Amino acid sequence: MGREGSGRVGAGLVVAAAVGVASLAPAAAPPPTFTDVTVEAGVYYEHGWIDPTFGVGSRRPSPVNTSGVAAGDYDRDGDVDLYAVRGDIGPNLLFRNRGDGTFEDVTAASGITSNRDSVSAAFGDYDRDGDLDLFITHWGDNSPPGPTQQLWRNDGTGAFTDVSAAAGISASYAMPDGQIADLSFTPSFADVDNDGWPDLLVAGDFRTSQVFRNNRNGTFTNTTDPAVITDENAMGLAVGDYDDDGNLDWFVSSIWDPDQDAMGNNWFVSGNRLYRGHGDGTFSDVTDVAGVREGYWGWGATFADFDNDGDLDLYHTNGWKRDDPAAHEFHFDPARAWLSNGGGSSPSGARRWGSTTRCRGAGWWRSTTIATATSTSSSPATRGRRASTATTAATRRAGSGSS
Ligand SMILES: [Ca+2]
Ligand SMILES: [Ca+2]
Ligand SMILES: [Ca+2]
Ligand SMILES: [Ca+2]
Repeated sequence: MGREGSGRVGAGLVVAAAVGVASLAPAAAPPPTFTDVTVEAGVYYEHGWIDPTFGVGSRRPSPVNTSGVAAGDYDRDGDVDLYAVRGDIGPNLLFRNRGDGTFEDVTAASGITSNRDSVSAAFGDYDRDGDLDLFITHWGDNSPPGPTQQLWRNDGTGAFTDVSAAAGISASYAMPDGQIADLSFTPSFADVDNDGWPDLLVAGDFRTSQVFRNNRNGTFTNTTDPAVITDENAMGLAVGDYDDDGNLDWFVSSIWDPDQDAMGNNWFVSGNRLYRGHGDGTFSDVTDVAGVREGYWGWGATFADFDNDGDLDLYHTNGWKRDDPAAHEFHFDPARAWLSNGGGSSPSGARRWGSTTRCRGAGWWRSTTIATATSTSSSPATRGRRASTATTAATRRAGSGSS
């Protein structure tokens, strides 16, 4: 709406100049502003990590790592509700939107008793019964053994049941010897095989990213192809049709070290991945063709049409703890943005778009190419519509990662 408004103002200026009455031109509307209403809205809570790996080793909100949140109308009353994950500092919270600008904590009534360390979440109607179900990702302590408490089915009354084991999710995160196997970071419901049923993409740390195909009967099959899904420390993800072929594609942020040396640490250094979807649930790794590998220590990511030319661009945040000497090269990582060229030739080199803040947030905007090898015969307007559709699909996950 803001862009349309600017267009109308511009036309008005032209007319006013033509008749020599510039004062008749409507004043440009001021940009919108925001007011922090967290406390008044009833959604003030702690999130963070007691575990010193992520946090500060004490029971207080970590300044280092926060987490994602899922937004969706789980009770179908027309208002967007919130599911907040809290790391390991306390149980997750479901907030029902009262419709008057405030929320109520309905965690107990929801039956969601997840007691595992949580990183992110996504709403999606995987069983297509008309209500939003919930997927939660975990990183850290996986105890107790048993169902992984990731997939929660909405029964239509606002109560949820853990169906992780019955749906075939838990088996992919089970370790018989009790070792940590669930290092899932960011989930997204996305129909990657174009059958109308939401499948699941889960970015996971330490080579645990997963693809789950929806079997249309309440269960999923893990169809992860290890020859293609090769990201190593996946944390954020974005889903969108970047090449405008009608099939959803999957970007995963991971760690890229400029000197390709992990220095004996337990992370990997090969960087981001872009998986091009074939529309049948399978993918190809097009990371290097697209030129999106080198993202430093990547976190939350998103596709969006930043330059309003009808194709999807890409952005992700970056950084790691400034007090971790073993990761000194990541303390001031630039956030990354890639502009898509829509399938044509590459724009000329990098350029800077303003912001210079580094380390987990806005930073250096780097222009390069998201190349496409597929047909892009549609008009920019058509690409825009498809981009919009893809972005909508991507935003269903609503928990775009941690940063
Ligand atoms: Ca609602
Ligand atoms: Ca449902
Ligand atoms: Ca599907
Ligand atoms: Ca595509």
